[in-house]
Amino acid sequence: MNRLRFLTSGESHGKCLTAIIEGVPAGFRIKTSIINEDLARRQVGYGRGGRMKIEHDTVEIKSGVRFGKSTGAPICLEVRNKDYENWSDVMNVEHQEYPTQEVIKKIEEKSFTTVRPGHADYAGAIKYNFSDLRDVLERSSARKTAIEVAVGSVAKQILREFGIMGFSHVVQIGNVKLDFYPKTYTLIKEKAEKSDVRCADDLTADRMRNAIDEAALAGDTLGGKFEVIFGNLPIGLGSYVHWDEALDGRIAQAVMSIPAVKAVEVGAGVDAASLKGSQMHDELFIGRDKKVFRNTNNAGGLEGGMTNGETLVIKGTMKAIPTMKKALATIDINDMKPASAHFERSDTCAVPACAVVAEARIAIILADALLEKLGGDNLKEIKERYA
Ligand code: EPS
Repeated sequence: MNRLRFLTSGESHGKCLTAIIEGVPAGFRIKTSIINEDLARRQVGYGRGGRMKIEHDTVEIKSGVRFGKSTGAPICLEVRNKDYENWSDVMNVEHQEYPTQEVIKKIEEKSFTTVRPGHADYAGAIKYNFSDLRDVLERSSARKTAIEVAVGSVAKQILREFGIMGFSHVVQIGNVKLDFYPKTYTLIKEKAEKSDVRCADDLTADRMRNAIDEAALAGDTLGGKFEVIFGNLPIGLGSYVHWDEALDGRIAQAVMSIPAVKAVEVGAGVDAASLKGSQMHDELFIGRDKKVFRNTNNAGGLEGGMTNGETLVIKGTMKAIPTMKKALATIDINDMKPASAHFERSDTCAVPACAVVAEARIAIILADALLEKLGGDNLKEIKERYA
């Protein structure tokens, strides 16, 4: 289990975000430019806040890759925070013995004690014994998903060697739902990739933008739903033998732990509750070419915790962002008295970005499951085993 492992570090307004990926076999082509394309995709999105105008996320591969190919050694990635220039006094890693009045003022301005309902502030402050909620916000911020997308992009480059490709699109923002799906996955991908709400239908996208504008005007925020699709997966990734090897469980954990995600669905998902067995299960047929085919994919590409050769279809639900101009009732952890929740620059809606993050997280799980199944230390032997 877990051939491909990674660890990230970094604060939202600290110097940089870093990841170390372990378990990438030698010989895989890893391109900085492809990682940068994925980082840019995460930054796009109608309803994003001012931070995305400051950052132009790019990665530096610091180790584990030579002349464009993985060496089998751990791969270290770094994404620098441009905004750190404005936060260097507040996020200084060194103890300040005699801070100037100017520095004290800056730190005080960025300190806060009024808990944001729905964010990690309250439980985080109690768990780590913090009196300044800045210490919770900095790591709990969704900013860290930037480096996760970089890791996911490496995973996607591993999967691409075996023709496994994926994409994501947004199917709901607030109450606006995508009812009309373009006919093919290729079309959905093309349309979603060009849309600033990652929506495959222009009229629905207009309505989504209007909903975001309305929420922004009211000082409110919006959640939504996205779908991640991966195709060309070999049969038998994951396992039914042990609960923690089931691929549906591993994917659900990976998507569920993205900040603000409240539900994950596989295939028919929650609709499965009302489908009879005869409606739910995807019948198997043999074609003239002797290949197995099915006419439906309610299982979403997973049966018994394993890939079944059909397209993987995962949905995720993101709640509305808890950092809001329209302040909610809360408490001040300083004096434990009623207060209005803290607000600072944030997004009105980050569902399109969340879709790209989920795509990355699922790519990591799939690359891990693929390497686990095939084994091997270098691309050549892995390709032989795959064949
Ligand atoms: C984010 C960066 C953050 C937020 C957002 C995600 O930047 P800043 O706090 O400087 O504006 O915009 O984080 C959240 C919404 C959150 O609740 O944590 C990013 O890079 O995606």
